[in-house]
Amino acid sequence: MKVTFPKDFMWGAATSGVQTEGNFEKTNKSIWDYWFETEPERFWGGISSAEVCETYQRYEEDVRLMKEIGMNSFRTSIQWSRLIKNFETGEIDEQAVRFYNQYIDAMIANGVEPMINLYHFDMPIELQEQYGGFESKIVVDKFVEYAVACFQLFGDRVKYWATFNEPIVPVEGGYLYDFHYPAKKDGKLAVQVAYNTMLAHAKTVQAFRGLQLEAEIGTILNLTPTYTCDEQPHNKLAAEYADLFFNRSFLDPMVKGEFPAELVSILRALHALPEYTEAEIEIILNAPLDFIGVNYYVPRRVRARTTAYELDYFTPEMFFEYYIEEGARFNPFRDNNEIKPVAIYDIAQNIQHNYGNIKWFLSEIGIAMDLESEGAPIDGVVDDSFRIALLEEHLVQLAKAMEAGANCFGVHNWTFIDCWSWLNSFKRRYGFYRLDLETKNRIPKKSGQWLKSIVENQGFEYNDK
Ligand code: IFM
Repeated sequence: MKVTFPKDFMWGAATSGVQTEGNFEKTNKSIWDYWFETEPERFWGGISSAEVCETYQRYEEDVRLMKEIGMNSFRTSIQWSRLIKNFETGEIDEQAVRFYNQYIDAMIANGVEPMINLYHFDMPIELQEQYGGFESKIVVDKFVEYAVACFQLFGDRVKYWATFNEPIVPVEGGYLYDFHYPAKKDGKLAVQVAYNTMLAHAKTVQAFRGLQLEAEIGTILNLTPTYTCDEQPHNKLAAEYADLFFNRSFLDPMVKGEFPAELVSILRALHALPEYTEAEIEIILNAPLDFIGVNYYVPRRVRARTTAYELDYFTPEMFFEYYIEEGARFNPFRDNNEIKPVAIYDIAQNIQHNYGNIKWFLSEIGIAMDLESEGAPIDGVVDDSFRIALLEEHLVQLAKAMEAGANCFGVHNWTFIDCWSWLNSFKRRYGFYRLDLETKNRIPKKSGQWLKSIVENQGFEYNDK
């Protein structure tokens, strides 16, 4: 059967500044630079984010490679810690402006639509140490100033802006589960950081509207659907709790303009409501978006707790526990993560029926493999057919959802060239091109050729065994 997509569909890949640029000519540090300096043992292979794809130097080659595999769009992020030279005065770093200008211009000249994200987990360390990062509303306002600078500098050419990538992840990693700096464990503080992040997002959207650019603004959310083990009410309730905390917490205020009442009651009962003002709430709930990006990797499986909650601080897991579904499929190359392509259909249905069918794109879909499983290149090309097969399975579900009315306008693979990951560094590979860590050479993979053929044919022939 032929799986087809619209003619003007966006096809491409996503990455972020920290994960690709390298630290060349950067005067300030992000929390990632700092964390590596202070706790290098946390990072796979002892490889820091300073040693990445060298995109800062090789952006021209990279854009040519995008074009070669048919990409018509690409998301990356501006690094706050690169663009702003002085966080007190707001002084801009001219070298950073030159770099981002050239990078963006190269994309446009090659028919690649730049989508620029403003925050991808990369708090400047100075703002983290001085104010506590998004623990503080001072930093909220500093973020908005930085965002406005980006709009003014690049908004004449960038037509798609995103405020945050996966805004819940720094909350989880930095304040609950110990995988982002500052690695605190404090549920109430986590809620404050989430709230302040939403405020920064909404104030940024408001400022963007004020500039009246000919461009659109959205945000990128990791909407992991929640499934449970049976129809029993207590298990279904557990799944609803997980959904509340991990999906609806950001999605509802940002897209529906409302805070989920159940979440507010839970936080109130836990004495974990954030410090807020009515004026801030007004801003948060009145910042409509032009689109959202949805990142999807794995489903979430939860059921009612069968054991007592033992942590001495609040986390969402007070209300459910994870379980492994018998008979499910798993990716042997990524910690046995579950594979569930139909989740894409479920996400699309949720957006269509519960979120006003807002315009959205699949902003990250990524199939992790490791170097061994991808194997050595054959005739100069890496054979990642495993990735292609899974991407196709997911796209079949997306096409089905679009036939049913989903308002989806594109798909971006995570990622373009194998890039550095938070803590996992280069443990897993996701790219359309392999990065040779020694030479920094980019080696084509079959998945890149596959993308090119999809773009040319507006889809692919799918053999539904
Ligand atoms: O590397 C990350 C990215 O920064 C955000 N989404 C998930 C990716 C793969 O783990």
